[in-house]
Amino acid sequence: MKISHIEHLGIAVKSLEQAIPYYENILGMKCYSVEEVADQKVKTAFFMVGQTKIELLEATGPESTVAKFIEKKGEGIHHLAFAVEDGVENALKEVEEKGVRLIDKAPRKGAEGLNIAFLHPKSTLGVLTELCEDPEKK
Ligand code: CMX
Repeated sequence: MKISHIEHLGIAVKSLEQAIPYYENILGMKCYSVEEVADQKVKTAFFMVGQTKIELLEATGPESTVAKFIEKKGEGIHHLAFAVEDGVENALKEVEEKGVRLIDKAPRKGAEGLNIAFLHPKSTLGVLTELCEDPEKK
């Protein structure tokens, strides 16, 4: 697999409304998009830093994985997302053959229309890892 860059860093927050002003007013970034990803039960807010994004994640219900995460560990870094050049499907096949436990057996649609898949943190040294590709750039 060929990783081109860190696509985004996912950060779990209790409230986008409270978190966005920190990124805008203290760190001087601009929130360019707020989007709900219904099947993941999250609302997201995006900031651009070079070619990498910061994705703030707010749970939209108590059964959201982000709500569970915050309950257990508190707010903070939730996942690391890599952009792969040769397709998420190929990358999944490759890492599964190498013994990595997959959360998603096949790519699905994530925020911003990306094809995404998650690898289980229990087989990625504790870091919930996402692989992404932009179907527009294929
Ligand atoms: N990073 C690292 N470890 C994590 C984690 C995270 N984000 N979330 C859970 N874990 C760990 C837990 O601490 C726990 O470890 P211990 O057993 O040692 O305590 C273990 O994983 C199981 O955790 P759990 O609370 O029982 O949670 P679940 O098994 O229900 O789910 C996970 C964990 C990773 C499979 C689930 O969160 C998942 O499927 N994540 C992928 C989807 C996702 O995160 N969506 C939200 C973002 C969507 C987006 O960016 O658009």
